[in-house]
Formats: sequence, C-alpha cells, structure tokens
Amino acid sequence: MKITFIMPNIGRQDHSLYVDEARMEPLSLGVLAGLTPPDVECVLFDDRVEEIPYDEPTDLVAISIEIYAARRSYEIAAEFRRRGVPVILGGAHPTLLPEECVPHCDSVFVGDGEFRWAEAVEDARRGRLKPRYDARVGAAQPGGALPRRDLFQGKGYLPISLMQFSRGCRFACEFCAVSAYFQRKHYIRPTEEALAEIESQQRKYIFFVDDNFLSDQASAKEFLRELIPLKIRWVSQASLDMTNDLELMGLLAESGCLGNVVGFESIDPQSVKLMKKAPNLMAAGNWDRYQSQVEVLRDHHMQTWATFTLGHDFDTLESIRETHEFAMRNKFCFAAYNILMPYPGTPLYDRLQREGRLLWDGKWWLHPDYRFNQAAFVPRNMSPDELTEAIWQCRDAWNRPWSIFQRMWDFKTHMSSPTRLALYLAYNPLYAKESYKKQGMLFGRERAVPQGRSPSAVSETASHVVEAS
Ligand code: B12
Ligand code: SF4
Repeated sequence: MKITFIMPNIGRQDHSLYVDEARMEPLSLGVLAGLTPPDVECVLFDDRVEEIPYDEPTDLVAISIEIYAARRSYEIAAEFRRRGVPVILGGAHPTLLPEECVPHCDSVFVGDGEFRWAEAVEDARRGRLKPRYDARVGAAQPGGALPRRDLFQGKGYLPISLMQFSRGCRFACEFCAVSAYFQRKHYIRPTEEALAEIESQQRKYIFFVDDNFLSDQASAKEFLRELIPLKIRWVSQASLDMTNDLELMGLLAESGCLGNVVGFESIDPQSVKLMKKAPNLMAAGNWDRYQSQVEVLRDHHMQTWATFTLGHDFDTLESIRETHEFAMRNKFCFAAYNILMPYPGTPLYDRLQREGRLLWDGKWWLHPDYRFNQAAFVPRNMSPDELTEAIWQCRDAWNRPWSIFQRMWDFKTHMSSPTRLALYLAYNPLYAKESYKKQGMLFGRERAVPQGRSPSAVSETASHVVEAS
C-alpha cells in the first residue's frame, strides 16, 4: 500500500504561482507518516514548492488543512478523486468544520492523528475507509513515535527542526482556533520522549511549535532544566505571563531560548479584556502598555516575535498606528500585524455572526474574491477597507530596510551575540520579502484572475455583509 501526503499551499499571486521561500517542515504530515504502519510506503509532496504529480499511482491521499489552505486543498482533492484515488482530510480546519469538508473527500478526520490514524490506514488498505473518524486530542506522539523527517529531505525547508513539547493551551482567548480545537486544555509529552526526539537528530536549532510552550509553567521549568545540558538553541511560542516569574525567565535563557512568538494582540487594555487575553492582564495592576514585561524579555536577551491582532472593538486607526510605534520603539526582532480573523468554531466568530458583522458571506476562506490580509468583518471604529489599509501600512513600514536597520541596534537582544545578530540579519529580509509576496494573494489556484488590482486594494467588501442569524 502507498499513501501520498500533501501539504497544500494557500494560493497564488495575480501574475504567477506562489513559492513560499520561508517554508518550514510540515510536521503534521511527518508525524502522521511516523504513525503509519512500517510496511506502508509513504511519499510527501509540498504544494508550497513543487507540482503535485496527480498521475503517479497511489492508494490513499492524506491532506493536512489549516483554514487559509482550505480552498486549495479542495482543488487538490478533486484532482485525485477524478482519478479514482480516495482522499482523507485532517488538521485544524477539518476538525473545526468537518461538515464543510464532506463533499470534497472520501473521509474526514477530526482530531489528532495519534488516536485513530492507524485504524484509518487499515480501513483504507481493506477498501473500507469510513466517511468520518472522530479522534480525541491529547499529548503528542505517545510512546515516543518519531516523525518521518526523511520525507522532508530535498524540499528546501528552513534549517530548523520542528517538534512538540506540548499541545494546546489553558487560556480561552476569544479569537483563538487553538483554544477551540483543544477545548482550553493543555497536553504535555513525557519529558524523556521529547528529549529522546531532540537527541535523535543532528540539528541543534529547534522550533517547538507548541501553541503556548509555557501554558503549564511548572512542567516547563522541569523540561527546561533537562534542556540545559543538551546545548541546543531554540524558539517557540509563549504567553506574556512568563515575565511574572524571573526564575522561569532565567531557565529560558540558560536552556538556549533565543526568543518566542508572543501575542501582545492589542495595546488597548479594554480590547485585551474584551478578547479575554488573560495572560496579558495578569500583571496589569497599572497598565503601562507592556513596558515592564518587555524590559524583562530584553533583560534575558529574548529576540521577541511580537504578534498583534488588530481590529478589536476598542481599536481605532490611531491605536493601530500607536501599535506600530510601540513595536518599533521596542525593537522587536519580528512583528506580525494580523487582521483579527473570525475563525469558525471560535467565540469571536459566533459573536460577529450574531451581530451581523461577518463579511464575504461568512466564509472568507472560500470566497473567490477574498485576498490574504483583507478584513473579513465590520470593525467598530473604522470601515473594513480602512482596517485593511491601516494594517498594510504598519506591515509595509515594519519591513522597510530602514526599519530593519533601526531595530537592529539593541545591545540587550540582537546585538548581544553573533548568533543573535546573524539570526536577525538573515531572517528579517527573508520574512519581509515573503510578507510583500503574500499580501493580497488569492486563495486557491483555479479561477480566472482579475487583472490590474493592486495587492492591498480592497473594495466591494460591504456588499458581502452577512445578515445576523
Ligand atoms: C507551527 C505553526 C505555524 C508555522 C508553520 C510551520 C510549517 N510547517 O509550515 C508558521 C509560524 C509558519 C505558521 C504560519 C501560519 N499559520 Co500556523 N500554526 C502553527 C501551529 C502553532 C502548530 C502546527 C503544527 O505543526 N503542529 C504540530 C502537528 C504535529 O500538529 P497538527 O498540525 O495539529 O497535526 C495533528 C492533527 O491536527 C492531525 N492532523 C493534521 N493534519 C492531518 C491530516 C490528516 C489526513 C489526518 C488524518 C490528521 C491530521 O494529526 C496531527 C498529529 O496529531 C498551529 C497550531 C496548531 N496547534 O495546530 C498554527 C495554526 C495551524 N496556524 C494557523 C494560521 C492561521 C497560520 C497563518 C495563516 C497565520 C498568518 N496569518 O499568517 C500562517 C500561514 C500558514 C501557511 N499555510 O502558509 C491557525 C489555523 C487556523 C485554522 N482554523 O485552521 C493555527 C491553528 C493557529 C491558530 N491559533 O489559529 N503556522
Ligand atoms: S494564550 Fe495564545 S494559544 Fe492560548 S488561547 Fe490565547 S491566543 Fe490561544
């Protein structure tokens, strides 16, 4: 038996196909292949960099989908099904919206591969694939199953290994798809299994793709103590409440942490409360716009990747501009100015739907005219087009060479070691380039592409407002 694993791209640019130059290993598919019985042949194609050989014989196609890639995934699935090959869809999007996937595949997989993937493979082998598998979610790779990293060879991924220490998060931010997927729970791998996975590979640069590496700070501390002798360098994603515990911060630095993706989301405390971003409020006796937290991060040499979700009900055009000034002033290593997105399955999506504020027929991810980084709802204090444009202005200003030069001069972070400076200088231009390329991209590949639209241009959004249900 042979299984073809597919990592879908998001879409295309107006004038050409999009190749993601900052692509990373598709860990979900590596893990699934690792959970596949060893007598099954596994091949992997990454739509972000290569053409998919639809005519190559295979017995089952498995596609991993996050919401931005849904439209493209359905196109790929259709090609294989036209050739009589069964297709199974899994990942965050099929888990949060299984009914949408049903017409596009032979089987929908809900939840984590760890718990029913082997059964699905056996069913497929016997020609009895079930239309739906409902698996639970939980700790990653129980029993120490290793991802099939050999499948990643030769695809030009960034030279950093992706792996998991934990999955999920205990917080319940209103907009977060992770909170919906894991039902606010956090699952941690046994330390010895995570350590064995690190030791199984030569590479010493690691991205722990945990949703919130520090959701359980006590367990994280134990793990960090074990990491120290391994002398790795690593990055992850972690919530801002880490700065309340200086012992934890010391352990992060000592264990080789170069920095984390940190969700600041908004500099307006009312917006932070509304979105229920509890870790950002914990130390907020006197709101100082995160200044004391940022100082703790800098004191520990953290090269922070600050992320913002912009367009909350208390955000204004002025506060969005101030967010950019905040990011520049603090010389973050990277910043993501994300438009607040209504992901289905989240409380935010339900609230905006109730309030009649969803655009693009309520399904922006499928709409043929929707473009990457466009507003998908009606904000309170500005128009959707103003929100799209304001965020584009921030992103553009952030990615300019002058901004990269100005931000570099922080002797506590980027300038504190040659490794950190090299990281800063290598990845800032790369991410800047990708950011410009992706801006305004259409989802999926197959449609007549309208000519002559500028990447940030938006119009007609108001005509897609959905009635409150
Ligand atoms: C790492 C990561 C990234 C990395 C990507 C790394 C890479 N390989 O390219 C980076 C930082 C680049 C990134 C970017 C983005 N990401 Co991201 N990312 C994640 C994160 C944190 C972990 C994913 C991961 O590798 N987990 C480890 C693997 C092993 O677990 P898994 O993916 O959950 O897969 C398991 C199950 O889902 C299931 N499964 C998965 N696929 C399949 C397929 C089949 C057939 C089966 C049977 C089972 C199955 O089994 C797997 C093993 O248990 C997730 C959060 C999450 N928990 O999913 C967000 C997440 C997937 N990202 C998300 C988003 C929105 C994005 C962006 C679009 C953000 C943006 N605005 O730019 C971009 C663009 C992505 C793109 N396609 O280009 C959203 C998707 C929301 C949704 N509803 O789908 C998530 C859920 C985060 C969130 N808080 O909302 N991301
Ligand atoms: S802290 Fe981060 S991962 Fe956790 S629920 Fe909030 S946004 Fe999601």
